[in-house]
Amino acid sequence: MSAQKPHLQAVEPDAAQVTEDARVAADQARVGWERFQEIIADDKRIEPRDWMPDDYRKTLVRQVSQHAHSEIIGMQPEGNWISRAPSLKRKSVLMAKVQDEAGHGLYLYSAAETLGTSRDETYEQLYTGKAKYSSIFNYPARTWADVGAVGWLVDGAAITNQVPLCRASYGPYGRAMVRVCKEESFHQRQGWEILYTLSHGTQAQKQMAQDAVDRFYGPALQMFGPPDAESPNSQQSMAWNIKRFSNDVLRQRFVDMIVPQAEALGLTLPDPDLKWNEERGHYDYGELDWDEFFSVVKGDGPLNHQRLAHYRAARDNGAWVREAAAAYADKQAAAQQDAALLSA
Ligand code: BYC
Repeated sequence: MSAQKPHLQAVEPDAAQVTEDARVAADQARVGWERFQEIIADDKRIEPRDWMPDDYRKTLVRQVSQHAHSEIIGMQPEGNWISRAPSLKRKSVLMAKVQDEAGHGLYLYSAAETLGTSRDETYEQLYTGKAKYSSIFNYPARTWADVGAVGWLVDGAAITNQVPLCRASYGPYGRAMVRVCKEESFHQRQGWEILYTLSHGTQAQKQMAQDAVDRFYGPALQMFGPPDAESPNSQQSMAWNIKRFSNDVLRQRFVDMIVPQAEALGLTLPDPDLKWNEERGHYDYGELDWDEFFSVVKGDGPLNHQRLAHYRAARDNGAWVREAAAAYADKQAAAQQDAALLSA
């Protein structure tokens, strides 16, 4: 017993010091909190080294990592069409688009890293199926027209949602969004152009375009999230200037934008309740299938299992590349160290 005493004494904290440390920490938190409140009230930016409440950090990690995962899983429906695109030009455009989505994922994983979440941690969450990603990517892209519908509707919804995120209060997220949105505009135009070509082609091609729009319209509107009354995170995220508009406001903005675009395409949006409401100054639209949405988010959509299995296989198959790259980086670092020692 007595042999343990010096060790116990060595770790026993000094009560006065503990009180002092606690007081300093409480002071720092109070100053940090006041400054955080001020930045939010002035609509300025929080940067990685600034003090921020734990819940603010958590909600950002949640949204930014889900967004990153959506970009990465979102490569699959279109990636599947690269080898089957109808011309060399269409293949190269599609390939560039899919590469852009990979880039978006990487900017966003980097933004999550600045919040103290390592890439390994976020990758692991997706790999193990714990992480959410956008419901839309659990639907199949069955025809070439679906690639057009993904570009026009899915990227269109993404831009509507993401332009306000360029002003998100967290600096690295907002700045990543600026670049992402520029690229998304090009993506939407390429989807529009595919659908326009098909809808002005043969009757069968026009039908193929209509069928794609019929299948993607509802799921694209659901990308904005559940109705406001069932959105647990919106209010707080808006109070923190992360989200700037509610799910329903952005969904309405999107509907108002695509109605005239569908007319210009010569295609019909599959909603009999869609009509202009003079009083509201917006289009009314019908109830979406929220049971289906929640079931897809829970993991029971048409392709949830396939999307995750494909991601896991790609990650497993790429393990040797990551190992080789790490070994090469270690070798380079050691060589540089040796060279520095020799020249010292
Ligand atoms: N799918 O309280 P709420 C792209 C979850 S990729 C699945 O309203 P919040 C592209 C939500 O996470 C574009 N889950 O949440 C890529 C929450 O669950 P937790 C992806 C959804 O965060 C490749 C719960 O439901 N865009 O453009 O305030 C090719 C309650 O919802 C969905 C982004 O990620 C959904 N649709 O609002 C082509 C944008 N909706 O976390 C294109 C950034 C909701 O509490 N994210 N949930 O367990 C956001 O703006 C917001 O996170 C959301 C949801 C509007 C999506």
